[in-house]
Amino acid sequence: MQGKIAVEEHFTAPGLEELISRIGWEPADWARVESRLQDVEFRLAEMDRLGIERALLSLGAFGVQEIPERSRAIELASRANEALAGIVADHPARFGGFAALPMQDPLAAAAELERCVTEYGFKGALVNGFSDVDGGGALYYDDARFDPLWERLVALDVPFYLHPRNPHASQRLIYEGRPELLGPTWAFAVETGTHALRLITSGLFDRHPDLTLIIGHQGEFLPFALPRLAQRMSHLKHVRLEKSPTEYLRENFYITTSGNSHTASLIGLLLEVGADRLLFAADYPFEEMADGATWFDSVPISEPDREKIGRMNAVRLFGL
Ligand code: GRE
Ligand code: ZN
Repeated sequence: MQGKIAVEEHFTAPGLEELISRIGWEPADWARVESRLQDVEFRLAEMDRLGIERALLSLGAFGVQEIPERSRAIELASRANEALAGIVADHPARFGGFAALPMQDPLAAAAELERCVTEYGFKGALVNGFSDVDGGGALYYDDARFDPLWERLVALDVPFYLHPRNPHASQRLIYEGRPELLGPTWAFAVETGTHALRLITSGLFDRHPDLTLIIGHQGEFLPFALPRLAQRMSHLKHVRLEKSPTEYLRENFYITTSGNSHTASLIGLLLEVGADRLLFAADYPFEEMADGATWFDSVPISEPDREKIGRMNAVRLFGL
């Protein structure tokens, strides 16, 4: 398919290399990924070769989320966004940006979002999971202090991409001795799916019904787990939501194909949430751009659905 738009594509820039985690990478693979994160010309050549018209760029894991000092998180997010704005300005027809946000300070995050959307034309925010906070804790975004940020996203009419990170150091007992299960093999999806559930069960989407989130990797395990969750949660008196969890997934989320070229999952998603809420993504350069793109071009779905997922849903959602 020509004209694809890829929405979970990662970059870094000179001086910001430390914001991307190399944990879990073999040294030779990391050397390739690290150079590709900054190589705009090679990225464009790959996009041309694979029928990708536009890529929406963001920092990858862990971005500024692992920086406990607020002032440093604010400064690095601003520097990353400025660098990304420069890349987008050089190629406005090929790239778009997602803002990095210093969620360690919710009001600073809301201000940075507004600055990036109004000054740089960014298409939303991409945040790498919970944020570390001074003193060693983890800040998840069902916290009421984030209401001003959610309001700002709705007012600016842009989505919030909840991207994975690894679990907090205090939560890793289950992975002890099995580092192969940390990161994208397994732990990313557990962490991110659970975080998304915290947002759903907190009533976030009843308070902000027009808020749109994006999750990657064909839904971080959520789409096929929600029916059982809903069935059992209906017995819990303290949870009072206006809709079922699957309704929030259908009405407040978009789900991308990033890094997960699995046909049965995509067909399941078509049944579970429908073609209007799915988006193509390659997760380059952590994954090969060709793997996601060639799989998507030939996956057995209808051509109208391929056009929606590959392009038209992104055109509509991001106002392209
Ligand atoms: C990601 O950020 O999406 C990612 C990594 C590392 C490996 C694979 C991957 O950070 O998809
Ligand atoms: Zn990613």
